Amino acid sequence: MKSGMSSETIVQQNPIPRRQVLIQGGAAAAGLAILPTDIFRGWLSGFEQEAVIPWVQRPHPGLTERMNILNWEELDSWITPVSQMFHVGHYGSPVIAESDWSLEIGGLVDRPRTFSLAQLRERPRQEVVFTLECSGNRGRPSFIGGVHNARWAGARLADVLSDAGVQDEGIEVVFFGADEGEEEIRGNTVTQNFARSLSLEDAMDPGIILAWEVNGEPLPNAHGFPLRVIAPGWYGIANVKWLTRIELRDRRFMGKFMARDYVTLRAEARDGATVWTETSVGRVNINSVPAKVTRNGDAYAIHGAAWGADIVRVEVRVDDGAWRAATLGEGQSDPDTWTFWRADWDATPGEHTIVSRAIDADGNVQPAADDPMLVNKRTYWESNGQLSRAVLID
Ligand SMILES: Nc1nc2c(c(=O)[nH]1)N[C@H]1C(S)=C(S)[C@@H](COP(=O)(O)O)O[C@H]1N2
Ligand SMILES: [Mo]
Repeated sequence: MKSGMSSETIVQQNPIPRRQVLIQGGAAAAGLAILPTDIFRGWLSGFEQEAVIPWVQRPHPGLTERMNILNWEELDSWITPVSQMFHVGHYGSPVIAESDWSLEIGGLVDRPRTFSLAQLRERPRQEVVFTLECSGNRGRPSFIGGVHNARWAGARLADVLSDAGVQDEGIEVVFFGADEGEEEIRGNTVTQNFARSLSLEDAMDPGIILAWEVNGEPLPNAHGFPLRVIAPGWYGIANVKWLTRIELRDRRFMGKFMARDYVTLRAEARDGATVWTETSVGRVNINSVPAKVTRNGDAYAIHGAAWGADIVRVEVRVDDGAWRAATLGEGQSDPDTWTFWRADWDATPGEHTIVSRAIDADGNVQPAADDPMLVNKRTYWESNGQLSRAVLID
């Protein structure tokens, strides 16, 4: 896979010399000059700059380069700026001119048609803030930045489908991207476009949009210009970029990204026997990560994010201590977005392990890393276990 998630083991431990451990703010961590606004922020908090203490384990530089994965320590806004959004392209990243592009709606519909971008933009505009997570996120110890929370705008998919008039036999909505690659299927080498499907029932969810804008800007090329699917509640893979065709079909679609790759293989116990199940990666799971540890004078705090469900509570544990409730911040009460959280910490010198767990409105708890459900899973998709991160305090 071109994004490089599946190939090598990408754990990386960079011991950081003690003197370098305390880095002043995200800007300095990114190697940038401290801007006047940062100084202003420092003034507001009584001359003290909030300092970020880096995690012992650093993001993998290869992943950062190929996929622009998020460095949590540098994130300081609830909406992820486009410059900090990770991206994935299994068949590269096609560059499409708006004038060469159109969206086709066909298959089992009464009124097939094509749309220009201008025609789509005439439709009622719908916005959604959505935390989009790659289902491979967390599947490797150093891949924890495959997630972003952005504001998308576009036209409602359900309306476009209703206008096209889906026929009775149409049960499956297939989304094709402009990107294509060679695949080998039982001895045949064929060129296929990236494609994913939703059942008609799932596709009619009024929250799903055909998006032309992110954070107030036209889609950047890497994020699917000129148009993509944004399907809140679904893992990244369902959010087809560079969308060119929507096709209604009368049976389940079994393309590579539905039924061959992006399959969760798991051993399930049935009456003492083991049954190996394969399921297509679909809806997002409850998740959380400790994002950064900060110091302001002598006061330490642990900050993080939780998503993938209607999050009502997040708990944090340091080393072998008790679980403590964190304070929820921006994003709570919206199940489509991540919730930021924070917990004060009486830190002592030495290396410490920090772990978080999210809990949703139905009382579901993010599974522990050694939960049998995760241990018995063989493919790395949907790895939402509690994440332990180490930090060294001076
Ligand atoms: N056409 C197309 N759409 C795609 C992909 C792709 O390779 N081609 N990758 C998917 C995957 S695996 C993810 S995680 C999301 C990532 O969205 P982003 O690149 O905007 O972050 O796009 C999805 N949509
Ligand atoms: Mo993904």
